[in-house]
Amino acid sequence: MFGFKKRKLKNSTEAASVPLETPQPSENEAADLSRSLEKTKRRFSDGLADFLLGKKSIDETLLDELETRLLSADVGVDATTTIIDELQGGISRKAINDADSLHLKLAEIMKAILLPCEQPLKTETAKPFVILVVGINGAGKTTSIGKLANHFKQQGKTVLLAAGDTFRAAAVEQLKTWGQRTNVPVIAQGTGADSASVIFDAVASASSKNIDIVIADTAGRLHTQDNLMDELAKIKRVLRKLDPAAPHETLIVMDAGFGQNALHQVQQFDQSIGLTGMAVTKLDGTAKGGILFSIARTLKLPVRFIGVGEGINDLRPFNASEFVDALLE
Ligand SMILES: Nc1nc2c(ncn2[C@@H]2O[C@H](COP(=O)(O)OP(=O)(O)OP(=O)(O)O)[C@@H](O)[C@H]2O)c(=O)[nH]1
Ligand SMILES: [Mg+2]
Repeated sequence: MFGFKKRKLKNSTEAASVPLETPQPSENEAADLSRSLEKTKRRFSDGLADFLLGKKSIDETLLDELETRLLSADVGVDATTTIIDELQGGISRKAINDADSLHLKLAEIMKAILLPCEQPLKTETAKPFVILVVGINGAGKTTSIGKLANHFKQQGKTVLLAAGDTFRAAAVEQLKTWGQRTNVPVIAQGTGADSASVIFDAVASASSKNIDIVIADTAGRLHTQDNLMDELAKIKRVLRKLDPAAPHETLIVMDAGFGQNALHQVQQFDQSIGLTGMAVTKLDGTAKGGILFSIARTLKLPVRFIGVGEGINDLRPFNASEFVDALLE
């Protein structure tokens, strides 16, 4: 059943904030996905609750309202049109005639849109399996690397981190802190060192120590900064001297809150250096979690992981069905 029947919010300001009493997960506890997506859930549901409760039949006005809600949660025009058209078809065929059948159909359509992006990362294809993490400033790269280290360690894999963000001393320290928290070694050089050389050394070291996975951090950059994009291309070139297939994953980290603008940036990164997957972070901090549907329609890149908080366990492999169920719960 639609969760929005239970919640009534007076205005959008209220809808955009998490209530103070929302329990926060402890360091080692994974946040409940549905609770993490609270802000986006409200964007979907606010207003529709009264609407559905007060209506006996499903009609155009409801679809209009739903369309507005989907667009405002950043689902994007393309995916929204698909959803509304398919619901419209169901209503015409009388397959949808009440709130329950609408809910079921909506979930089915949304899952079908997201499913192509559900391609879990398989790291057994190489040893060490090298993950190069890229993205714009502050997207959540370093934090996601820490969470990833924890994720892989929990699977019994050995991990090594490469401090490829050599621009700021603080960046190296931040990665080292994650290394300590996850009990994973970090290869670093001084500030201003050559990023490609740090990552090369890390992969060579992982090879000699028989380590399963290397995750390389890089400095945040914009696709318009040619010299910095060239640096990423250089990292890839240098890595190929060790293993022609490396990096085995070029993972872009994208902040979900950046919305539609970020999609263009991801496309530019892809054109410039070639991406193989993405991690979408900060889904807990935005009401625009519908961006996953835009990603599915416009980028067609595998969404490997989603970030739903700052804690060590707040990164999870992306699962389309679980995501939609959490949104519509
Ligand atoms: N709420 C929330 N915060 C996150 C998430 N992921 C990262 N953050 C926060 O976002 C901020 C930036 O994260 P970083 O990991 O430093 O981002 P970065 O991409 O490495 O940044 P630069 O190295 O400066 O480019 C930090 O305060 C993180 O704690 C998430 O999934 N949810
Ligand atoms: Mg960083």
